[in-house]
Amino acid sequence: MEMQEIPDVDPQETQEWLDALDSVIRNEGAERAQYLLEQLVEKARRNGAYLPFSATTAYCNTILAGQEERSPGDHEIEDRIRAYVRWNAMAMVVRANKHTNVGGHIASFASAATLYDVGYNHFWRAPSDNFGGDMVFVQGHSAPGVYARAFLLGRLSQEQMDNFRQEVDGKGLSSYPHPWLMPDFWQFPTVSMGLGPLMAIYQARFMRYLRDREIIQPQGRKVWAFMGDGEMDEPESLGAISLAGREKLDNLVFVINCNLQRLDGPVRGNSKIIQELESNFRGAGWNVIKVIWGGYWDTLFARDTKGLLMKRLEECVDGEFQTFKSKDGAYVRKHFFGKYPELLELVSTMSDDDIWRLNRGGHDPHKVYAAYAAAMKHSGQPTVILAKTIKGYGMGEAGESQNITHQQKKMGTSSIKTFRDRFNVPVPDEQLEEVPYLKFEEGSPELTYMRERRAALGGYLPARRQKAAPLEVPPLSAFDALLKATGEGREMSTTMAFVRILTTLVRDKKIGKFVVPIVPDESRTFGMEGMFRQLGIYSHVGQLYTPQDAEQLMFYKEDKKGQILEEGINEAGAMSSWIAAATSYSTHGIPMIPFYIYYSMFGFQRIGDLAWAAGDMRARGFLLGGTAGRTTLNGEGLQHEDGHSHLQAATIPNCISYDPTYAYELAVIVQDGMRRMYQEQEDVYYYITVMNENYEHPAMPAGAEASILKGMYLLREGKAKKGAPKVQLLGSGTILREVIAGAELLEKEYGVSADIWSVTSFNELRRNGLDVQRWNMLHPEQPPRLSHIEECLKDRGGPVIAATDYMKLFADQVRAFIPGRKFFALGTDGFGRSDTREKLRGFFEVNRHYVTVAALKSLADEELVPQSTVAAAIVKYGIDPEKPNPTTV
Ligand SMILES: Cc1ncc(C[n+]2csc(CCOP(=O)(O)OP(=O)(O)O)c2C)c(N)n1
Ligand SMILES: [Mg+2]
Repeated sequence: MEMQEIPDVDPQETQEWLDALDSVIRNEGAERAQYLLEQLVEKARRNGAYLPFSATTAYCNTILAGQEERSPGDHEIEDRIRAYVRWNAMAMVVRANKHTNVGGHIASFASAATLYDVGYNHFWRAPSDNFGGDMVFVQGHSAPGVYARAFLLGRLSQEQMDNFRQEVDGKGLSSYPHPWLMPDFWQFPTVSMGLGPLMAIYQARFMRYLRDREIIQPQGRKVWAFMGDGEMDEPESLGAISLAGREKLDNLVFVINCNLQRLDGPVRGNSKIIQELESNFRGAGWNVIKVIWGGYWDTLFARDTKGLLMKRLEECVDGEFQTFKSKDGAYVRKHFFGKYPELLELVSTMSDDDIWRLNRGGHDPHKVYAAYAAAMKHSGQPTVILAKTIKGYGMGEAGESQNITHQQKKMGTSSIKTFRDRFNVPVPDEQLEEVPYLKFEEGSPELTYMRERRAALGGYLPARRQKAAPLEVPPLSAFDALLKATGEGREMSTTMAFVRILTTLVRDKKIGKFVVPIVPDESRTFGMEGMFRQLGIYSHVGQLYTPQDAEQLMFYKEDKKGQILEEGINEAGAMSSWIAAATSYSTHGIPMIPFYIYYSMFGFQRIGDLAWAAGDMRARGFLLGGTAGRTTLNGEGLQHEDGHSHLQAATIPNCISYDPTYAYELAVIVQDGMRRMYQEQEDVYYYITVMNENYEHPAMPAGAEASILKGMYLLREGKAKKGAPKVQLLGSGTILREVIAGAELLEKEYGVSADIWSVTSFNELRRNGLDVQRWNMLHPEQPPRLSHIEECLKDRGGPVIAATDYMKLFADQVRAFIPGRKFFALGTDGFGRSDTREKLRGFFEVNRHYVTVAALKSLADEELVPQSTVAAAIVKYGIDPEKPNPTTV
């Protein structure tokens, strides 16, 4: 039975208890009342009563009318500023869509204007030389409101405003917050729903990490994140709130604009989104502040002595609240208050217009100010502010509270007139059609006020730092041990080589402390558990227990100053931590060097949208796809064997990716990556695959560095006699070793001379190839340029055979740059399956025998060897020509 359904069997007794409680509240205060109630509930529970926990409070404001902190601002001036911001935000969308169909949103910012305005006027502090700055995650499609304010302040020109969503010719404004496109303005890309809330939590957590490690000073900085109520349906939005609660992130404030609508219609037509979110967040340990009713309701509540008004508000569902606000005062009187005669009586002296003026909390700057002030002061918990608003506020017939409102980007002149009248802005009738922008004149009290407020808060926002002081990156010689051969019989994996690189880096006097190793419960998989003791696992509270393995040298050490972020089984969270670290140069002015190592299959495929956002945010750091390759991870099977993460990495324009085979390749790549990102401050990030297959590593060929970085270098020249048929063999990752073995078979058994190329990055070869191809197309009368792969292969004849542990498409990317030559790509298309490496490489047709057969077949097609030689090789290697294609098995 739900609690509210319990009938009152003895009203007199009920009244006595309520009176007793009243007197406690009056004489001893609300806190004492709460204490007594909790004692009573506890006692009842101990005696066997079933009293389920209720995490919701009444459907009213958390902060009582008498307890609100008052805003020190000039309310009349702020009203006018807000009206102008609202108008300009609407105008830029309507104007842009008069002659184009570029789209845009009016209704979302219309509902959120007050929530932003109060923040900009009173709370959000800009970064400066001696203050790190608050971080504000703006809801993506409320961007017009942010531009409108920046325009009033003279930060954006009218030309830019008129180029909203028209970026190609320059001087345009991005549809949504995109640091890539507006790098000195936007900090956080938010428009992919759910990523903002998730990333904001990890930004707050990373800020705390930097503070605990004494890399930044405690300054009371906050992360503010704005989001829609519909957006809360995303698992990403709510998925990390328990982390924020558990870690008591009191530097974090969520503001959820509960306008009760999403794109198609109501968010929770049949219930109440605010109540649902209240219980979710409270259950997760957050401080919840509901801002439901505006000041005009206060007198009504004061007169609602029997609680009937509250009862009526409780029984209404969001679908009804929405419908009320799409009608008028008379409708609300009849259908809301009209349900109970006492309520009709309550509003009998109010006109329909008065009833219509009964405002929602999120539109009342006083209530919003009080909530923000309380959030600023709250300690020990993150705060969520649940603000009730109206979608399309002020749009009238054109969309206010209407299901269609989300996509309204045009407004007729009569709606624009209503909008003007509602917000009382000075636009003459004859100009309504053109929807002119409004500006405050130089010297006007409004402009002066806006500037003064921002000056008091440290400067303009949004603002993004683009560079920080560069780091002194160690030279390649720091990794000297990895540039030498491992020696006879001494085997290691590239994962081990990576751990050695990381160990060298964390010990580096200059940059060691900026390194941030990140793992999602996989350290032991990668042989990194030695770092637990050495670096410590970050925990804000240190270690409150004796670890089970305390006696051992490498015990599980949690530490307030711990350097490792051990995120648990949580790739989205780990990636968000990585993003926070990788953007620290911008958000904190201090470059951090994150290395996030994970199962490559649970990388781009799992958190692809975050990886895209990281590109947009100009993240700088390293992603390490561990246990990579479809056949290299033996035994794990279909779900774990990654044969495509490199293709996914290639989709992100500023992600540089490599699939190295040898320790020295890895060292060269990591060192140069650090140089580019932390010394030169290029806005790129790295994806590198590492494997757990052990083998011997040769010494680096002299002078190979530059070509390793370009994506391909000659590893070994073909040995066969002069005049022998030639092939060029390309390999990457561990499959390079099969290619080497194939070359030996070709030479020994078939007299074919095979040059062997180590391809560290097919992705980089393709990018370079496309770039050169494009240049040649556009410069037809100049001597054509050669791409790196063309340069490598131009003097070396014969068909080209490439083999990787990824889908054929990975190597096939370079086909266009080997014109006029036979090209054959081997790869691992299809679902993985459990077996040994050897079996899998046979199954996927990427082992030395297939390399040999593919080379012979290519030669045969060019009539350099007979087809019968190919057939004989197939028989010799025991290959069943009728074997089903692994792609479809
Ligand atoms: C991941 C993702 N899915 C879908 C969309 C498309 N979309 C943009 S806004 C929106 C509705 C948002 O509703 P709400 O969060 O309530 O914001 P409001 O506009 O009401 O403030 C949708 C579905 C998106 N931006 N991101
Ligand atoms: Mg909404």
